[in-house]
Amino acid sequence: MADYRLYAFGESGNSYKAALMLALTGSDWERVPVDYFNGQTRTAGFRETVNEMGEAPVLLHKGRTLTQSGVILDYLAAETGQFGPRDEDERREILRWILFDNHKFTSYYATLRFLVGLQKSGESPVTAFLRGRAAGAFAIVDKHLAGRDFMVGGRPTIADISLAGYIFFDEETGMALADYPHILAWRARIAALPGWKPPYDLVPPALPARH
Ligand SMILES: N[C@@H](CCC(=O)N[C@@H](CS)C(=O)NCC(=O)O)C(=O)O
Repeated sequence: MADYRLYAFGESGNSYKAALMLALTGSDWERVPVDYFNGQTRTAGFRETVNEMGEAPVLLHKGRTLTQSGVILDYLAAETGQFGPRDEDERREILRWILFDNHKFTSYYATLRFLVGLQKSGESPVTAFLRGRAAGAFAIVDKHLAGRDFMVGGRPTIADISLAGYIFFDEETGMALADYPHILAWRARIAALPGWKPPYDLVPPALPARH
């Protein structure tokens, strides 16, 4: 059995954050499939035995069960000695961006992508609201990256890995990364890191359309 076991499904950018960290750190890991689209995360069994929050990703390691991608990234940074903070100031700065990512950058964009890109919901006041909020969060990250190669400390950290979780998927959202040139350049820098792989190469898609 591999050192790390990751409950994940391919369409999940939050799962990709953890899978990408495992790949970039050269960790020995295997995936535990999650049948999200048939409701596995909403079953009592999943919530009782895997994650009471009803979400992927979930990381199993040395008898520990870790959930929340930000916590998983923090744990892996400590375990592997890679992509973590150099000091307390950096630790707080990384935490600040991971919280912003979870609350705004990933949250609005991932929900927009789910509705428009995966469920093919069409346009509605909800998708318009989400796109506006996602665009606001993208503009903030784009501005922060102007004149910087990475989010914190001039080198790749788990703040970058968290924020980058959804920007490598290509499903339609009605937002264009070309409108955010610094994010686009940063994405290329992340893709150039040794061990980087695109989402569906690390975790296969669950939806048949992607097979
Ligand atoms: N803040 C959480 C979000 C996790 C999350 O929303 N996971 C989604 C997949 S990307 C999920 O499993 N959702 C299940 C559900 O809402 O039923 C994290 O970063 O891990």
